[in-house]
Amino acid sequence: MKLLSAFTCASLALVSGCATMSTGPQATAQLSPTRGNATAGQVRFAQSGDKVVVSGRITGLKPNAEHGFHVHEKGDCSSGDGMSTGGHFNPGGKPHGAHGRGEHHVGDLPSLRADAGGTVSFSFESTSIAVGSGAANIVGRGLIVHRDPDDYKTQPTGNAGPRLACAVITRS
Ligand SMILES: [Cu+2]
Ligand SMILES: [Zn+2]
Repeated sequence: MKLLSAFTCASLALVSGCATMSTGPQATAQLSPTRGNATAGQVRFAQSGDKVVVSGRITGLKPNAEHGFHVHEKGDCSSGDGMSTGGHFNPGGKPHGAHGRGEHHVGDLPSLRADAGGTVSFSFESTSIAVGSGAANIVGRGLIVHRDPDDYKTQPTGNAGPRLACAVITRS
């Protein structure tokens, strides 16, 4: 099994940039625009020890603006407006807050800042989420990009506004 996954990664390296140092489970999310919006992109989650490297590129955002970014409870984008993903992924029953400081939902990720062209390319590390196992496992959950910034305070949403893009996080 180990040999097989190493081979798959090597063969994909040319097209997807798979050749990173990561050795743990990985997941991907293909963000599609919700109804009436144009935001789309791809996000990758790679477990490496107790950390998950989250990286991606998202286009069609409001230029020079911050956008709330969360893992939501349900991997279900069927409603067309992102609402079918439910609330923020919160297995620990915590209040909404900021990633990496104090109490927060497992699904509370750092807001994304779009460039002048409405695109963001990003990479950050998280010890809140996990890929493939444990209570914080995000595989099968939803991923949402919002129109507005997350204020990291308003309960339980961060007041981040409508949902511009939606994805189901799948094991890769
Ligand atoms: Cu959200
Ligand atoms: Zn939250």
